Amino acid sequence: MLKPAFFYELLERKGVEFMLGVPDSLLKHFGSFAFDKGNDLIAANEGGALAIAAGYHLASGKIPMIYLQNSGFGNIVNPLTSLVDEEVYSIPVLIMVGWRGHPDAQDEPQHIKPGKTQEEQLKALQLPYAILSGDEALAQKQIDTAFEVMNTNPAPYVLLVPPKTFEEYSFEGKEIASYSLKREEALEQIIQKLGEKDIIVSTTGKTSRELFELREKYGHGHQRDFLTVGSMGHASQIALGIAMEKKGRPVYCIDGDGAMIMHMGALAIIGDQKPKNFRHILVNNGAHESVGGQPTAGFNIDFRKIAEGCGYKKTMRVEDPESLGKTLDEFISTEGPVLLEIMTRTGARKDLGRPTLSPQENKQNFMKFLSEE
Ligand SMILES: Cc1ncc(C[n+]2csc(CCOP(=O)(O)OP(=O)(O)O)c2C)c(N)n1
Repeated sequence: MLKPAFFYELLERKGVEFMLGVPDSLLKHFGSFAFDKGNDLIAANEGGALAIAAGYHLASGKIPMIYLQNSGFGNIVNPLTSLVDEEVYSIPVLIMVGWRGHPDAQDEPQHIKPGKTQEEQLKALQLPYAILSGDEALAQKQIDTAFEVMNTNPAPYVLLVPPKTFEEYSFEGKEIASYSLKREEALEQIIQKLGEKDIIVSTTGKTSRELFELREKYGHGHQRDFLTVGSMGHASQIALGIAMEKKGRPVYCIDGDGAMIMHMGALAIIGDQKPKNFRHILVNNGAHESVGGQPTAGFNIDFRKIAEGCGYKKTMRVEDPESLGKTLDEFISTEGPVLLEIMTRTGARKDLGRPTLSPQENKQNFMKFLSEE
């Protein structure tokens, strides 16, 4: 396995001074090391990361590096093919892609297709790439080749990173504000307040995993919840589609700050459509907690003002467990679209499991629940 420090120095020696991305569980040890070294720009989404890198190259003439999980590969296809491509602006960027769903590894359903087709996708896009070796000498050669290719033909070069390529590194991080509530405690209060006919769409990562386990704990069944296990950032639009069709049923989206920032344009469409039955809960922990805890812009921006500016009728914010109960009562009886921002600290149970129902079972149960008026 590669030490994050070794790989970082390898890139530094090649003149890479600018690294950014969207965090990934497989790359978290390298990403965290780079972050602690001062590369602390986390992009809204992967396409944004590539575009920032392109801007940096235009301004500096140097080669930047971006990192992402292959779930986010779709988000970079547009700027890959229409901005940095050799037939367009021909901009060299080293792109490190965490290879979830690797054919030799067991992984969650949402990672299977991206993993299985990853190399084919790179070939279809005619991108030069290498599968990063965990051996130092081989990795060094691969980096030499990548830079030779990019220096001769200025265009992107991809490094696919299989599981267990990097050794562990413990993230120091930046100090972020500490609230008393944890996400799971907030979710527990929420599901106890909501009615039996209420519909939930929950976001990607630990939110959906915790929701699943809380339903087990309370013996609620899982039919009320659509778990957005992949498609990060799209939970609120799934919920919007449901709310517009099921106007008589309350629809709740439980979002994360990283996910909301990833596709913030979603708020504009919700605010413009103004579904009365749509209630948006944002669990803001200021971090991409599910994949290592790298900070988001979540604690530095005013989500309430953004939602209000987009046309949400009302917004609320809570910071402590005591006021969450009362605010939830008010939230539930407020006409939508309405946003409740719950400030939380990071942290999840070590023994947190994963949904034991498949996405298709989740869909069937959920559709049956939606069809019952
Ligand atoms: C398009 C895409 N990019 C990256 C990921 C990897 N990923 C999964 S969960 C997550 C963090 C989500 O952060 P947030 O919404 O703030 O929720 P938290 O984990 O903090 O509860 C990331 C980056 C992904 N699944 N999809």
